[in-house]
Amino acid sequence: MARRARYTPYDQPTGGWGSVKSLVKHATRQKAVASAPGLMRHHNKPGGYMCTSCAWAKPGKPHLAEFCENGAKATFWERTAKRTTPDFFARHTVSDLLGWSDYDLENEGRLTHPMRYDAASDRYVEVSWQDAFAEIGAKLRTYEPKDTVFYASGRASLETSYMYQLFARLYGHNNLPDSSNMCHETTSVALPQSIGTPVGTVLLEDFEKADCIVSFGQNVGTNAPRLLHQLQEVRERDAPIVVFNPLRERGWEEFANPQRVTQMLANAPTQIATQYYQLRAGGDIAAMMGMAKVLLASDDAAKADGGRRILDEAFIAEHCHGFAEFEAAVRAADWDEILAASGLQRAEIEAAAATFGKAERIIAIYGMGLTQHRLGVDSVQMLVNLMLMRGQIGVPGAGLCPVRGHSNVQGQRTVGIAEKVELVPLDQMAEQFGFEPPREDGMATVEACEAIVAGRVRAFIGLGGNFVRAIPERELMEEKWRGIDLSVQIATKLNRSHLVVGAASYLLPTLVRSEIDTQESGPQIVTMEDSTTCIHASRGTWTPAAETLLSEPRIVAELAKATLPANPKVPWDAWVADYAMIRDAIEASYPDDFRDFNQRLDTPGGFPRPIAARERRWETETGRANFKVPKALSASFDDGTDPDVLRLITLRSNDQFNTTVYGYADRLRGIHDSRMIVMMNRQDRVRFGIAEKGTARLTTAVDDGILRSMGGFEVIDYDIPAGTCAAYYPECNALIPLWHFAEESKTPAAKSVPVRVGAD
Ligand SMILES: Nc1nc2c(c(=O)[nH]1)N[C@H]1C(S)=C(S)[C@@H](COP(=O)(O)OP(=O)(O)OC[C@H]3O[C@@H](n4cnc5c(=O)[nH]c(N)nc54)[C@H](O)[C@@H]3O)O[C@H]1N2
Ligand SMILES: Nc1nc2c(c(=O)[nH]1)N[C@H]1C(S)=C(S)[C@@H](COP(=O)(O)OP(=O)(O)OC[C@H]3O[C@@H](n4cnc5c(=O)[nH]c(N)nc54)[C@H](O)[C@@H]3O)O[C@H]1N2
Ligand SMILES: [Mo]
Repeated sequence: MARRARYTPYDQPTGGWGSVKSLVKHATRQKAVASAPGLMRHHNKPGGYMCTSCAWAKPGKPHLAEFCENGAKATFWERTAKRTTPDFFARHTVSDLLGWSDYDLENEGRLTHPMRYDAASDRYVEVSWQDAFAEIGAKLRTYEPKDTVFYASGRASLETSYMYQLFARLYGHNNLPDSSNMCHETTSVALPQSIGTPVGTVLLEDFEKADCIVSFGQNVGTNAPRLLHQLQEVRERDAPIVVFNPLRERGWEEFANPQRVTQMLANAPTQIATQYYQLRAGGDIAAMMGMAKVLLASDDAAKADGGRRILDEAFIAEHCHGFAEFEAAVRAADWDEILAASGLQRAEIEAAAATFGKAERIIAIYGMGLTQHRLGVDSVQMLVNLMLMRGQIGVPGAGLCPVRGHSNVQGQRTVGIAEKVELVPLDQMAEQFGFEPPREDGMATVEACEAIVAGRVRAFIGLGGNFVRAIPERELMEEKWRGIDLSVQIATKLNRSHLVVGAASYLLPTLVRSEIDTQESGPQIVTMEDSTTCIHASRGTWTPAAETLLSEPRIVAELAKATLPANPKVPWDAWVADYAMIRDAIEASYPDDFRDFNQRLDTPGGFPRPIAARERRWETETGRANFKVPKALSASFDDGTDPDVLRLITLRSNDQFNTTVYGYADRLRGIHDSRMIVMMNRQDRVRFGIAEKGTARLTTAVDDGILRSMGGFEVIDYDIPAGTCAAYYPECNALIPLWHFAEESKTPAAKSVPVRVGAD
């Protein structure tokens, strides 16, 4: 029986005693209490392992406990004493398991044995590693390589990822979609056009010098809680923090640092946001246009009366391109349209711009609230425009800070998991490994889905992740998935993607990063790249969950060996015996990024990759930083004028990591016990004739011949602008059309799904 949701607005700070209580609950529930002391000693510490949760930077001088509530939850989830063994699979048919929730599936614990789907009994049955590799290799050898897809979810190490992309290319394709395609791909498209680098420009130390932070569409308290340490320090210098978000997220409001005894005992949290603007979903371009108008007007006034200039004229003249066109567009933008598209008052935009105009060193933080829109690329580029106006890129204490998702999602791109060939040093790899790599672009996530729908994909390999659950258009995708000939999932826990089987399906269980990975040369180190481009070593410290597990590098190597003809230049076995040799190969492919890789991997705080924009070198077509005029004021699907169509934001609760659901407590939003809820403005609820605490049906408001409709959402009267509503991902993914993505980056536009709402 589904439980009813309980809603009690949460007024406690982020962190604080609430997070301590939550930790104890999760450690106990996963029978992982014994892991707690190790968490203090090894988590994000030199000589220890790097957290598998978010990608936020790990400081060179770690705090006593360098973890957060959600990092600890992720660790307990991996350290669980529970196991999903062959016995479990003998007791349950796959059809039966398809009825289970995401939480119940993963809550069975760590996978222990390689399994193969048996259609006759509709069960997964144990298979030996040897047979699994041989059978998969034999099948892969029969396909046209370009009809296969090698997906990666952003956790696997640089070593595994490098081997995985090489395997794909030696085999003969560039079909390497990555979770990043659903996430910050918008950043990877927007920033190169604007500033010539696909990643953010700030380092952790910049937070020590910043005198203003602006944040658009990121939920710090839940998705990158360790960043609250930096924000707290910024606030202690009395620097302002300006937040744009349709929801009042607790993390941006107050934080009590569990590491500070006095703050905890006195219950005296730090106020984080000094200004908070609840704009409508997709309203960011308009809000920033308004800010740009105010900045120009203030600068005009300063020029006239000899006051302090707002624009960094010297920087714009020396470093930028396209300012005149941008300035004209800003001057021409109409205030009424700006206010309608943003949903904000003019005085609010003026106040935000006043703070932005006063500061000398600004860091701009952003997340999925900017990237997952139809005009996501324009949204990110508009933020860059604002920063360029004030010369805020390439100076200490300032810059762009896209907060990445998975703990190594950025790094996977760095070492070649990319479907776009221009991003990969193919000539170098060709020479290094004596082969001719495929030269045409492969499929990213949406294209892979389109090919699956069209019946063109023969085999899918998933290096982690829960592809079927994370992508849009769930119903059609699950149906079409069954037409795939071979599905191979390298995983730690059971999830829905393992149950929507192809003709042949294999489940290959793997070690996690916090576990000791012993190979021929001894315990191994792996590496990853954080959100600020710093590369860190990670050493597992815990005993593996089962003796039968293999490491990810070993699994990738065995699959490759079983598929490809032997090549003396690709020493798979030697690489697995000693991962330092994989790092040598990475360094040979990417000499600038990974100079002296093996010597530098223990650099405190990681070693940063060189990023040209940090030095004010712009690797763009114009050789300058480009102002880009946005295509429209609203980043959403329409002009927002049909009052009966709401913009649905699909987002994360405080008790999940993507499709991994740790529990049913979205504590920071005060929503408990159920995830089938929709947060709505009371006026909208009343207007649509839904009773208080009533139930709603959401139907996607597009006209493409497919009915996408889900009932059973409990309505919560929530502090959210009218016209915008919010519900949880991945439950709502059945409502998102596959073609509803960001122009150019094809990131699914999960933050602005057009829906009609009615009583259910
Ligand atoms: N604990 C935990 N940590 C995680 C994850 C997790 O699931 N759990 N996921 C990881 C991954 S892969 C990623 S990509 C990141 C995701 O981290 P976020 O980027 O924070 O992603 P979301 O949770 O989807 O929330 C986006 C925020 O944007 C706001 N928003 C929605 N629409 C708009 C809009 O139009 N404008 C503005 N200004 N704001 C908007 C929402 O209210 C929400 O606060 O976190 C990573 N870290
Ligand atoms: N509607 C909507 N859809 C979204 C989003 C949204 O905001 N709204 N966000 C999008 C974003 S930002 C992302 S990144 C994607 C996420 O998409 P994915 O990355 O595909 O999904 P995850 O939920 O992170 O994958 C969880 C699974 O990974 C496996 N796993 C965990 N740890 C490991 C490991 O160490 N090794 C291996 N091999 N496997 C492991 C486990 O089996 C677990 O079940 O979803 C996207 N989808
Ligand atoms: Mo992500």
